Amino acid sequence: MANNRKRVALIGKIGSGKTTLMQRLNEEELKYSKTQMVSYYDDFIDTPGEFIELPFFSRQAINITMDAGLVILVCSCMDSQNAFSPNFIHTYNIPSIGVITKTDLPECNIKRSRNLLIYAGINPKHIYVVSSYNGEGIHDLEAAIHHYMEPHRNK
Ligand SMILES: Nc1nc2c(ncn2[C@@H]2O[C@H](COP(=O)(O)OP(=O)(O)OP(=O)(O)O)[C@@H](O)[C@H]2O)c(=O)[nH]1
Ligand SMILES: [Mg+2]
Repeated sequence: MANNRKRVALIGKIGSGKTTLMQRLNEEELKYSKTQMVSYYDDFIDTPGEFIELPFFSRQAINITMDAGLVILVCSCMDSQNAFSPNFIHTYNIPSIGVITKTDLPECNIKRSRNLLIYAGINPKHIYVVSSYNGEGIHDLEAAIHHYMEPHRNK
């Protein structure tokens, strides 16, 4: 049977930094472009932030994780507003990790983002703190992604 779990799904609020993070992990040029629809790439599924912010899309958000082996819940350290319901991440029946983005910015509040991710059901041990701009934390995140995706990619 074909393995359809070889991608990593990126989920998080509008502007949280999902697309930029994917570009960084793919070692591409960082180029802003609003994600307008679910976008499938070789290794990633990028989703628009509307998936999290508008309940209308929540079913489709579940559907896309059928094609993923790992879901990354992205939260910007600049964002003060919660968009997750309690234990929201457990809707997805696949492993999950949390990523706090934009740590290069001076007003960054990592503790707040960490609490929001934990509230959403992310295991505190599986939260990675990164900047797609300066590369901080990207190496550890890559190792974590590799850990979860290795079994799927070798199929
Ligand atoms: N300073 C800083 N800015 C970032 C970082 N990551 C993303 N941004 C900026 O944040 C804005 C939104 O980034 P995106 O990657 O498009 O966010 P997104 O989550 O894909 O947003 P949607 O596609 O709307 O869901 C852009 O202007 C990025 O340049 C980062 O690590 N540091
Ligand atoms: Mg995007």
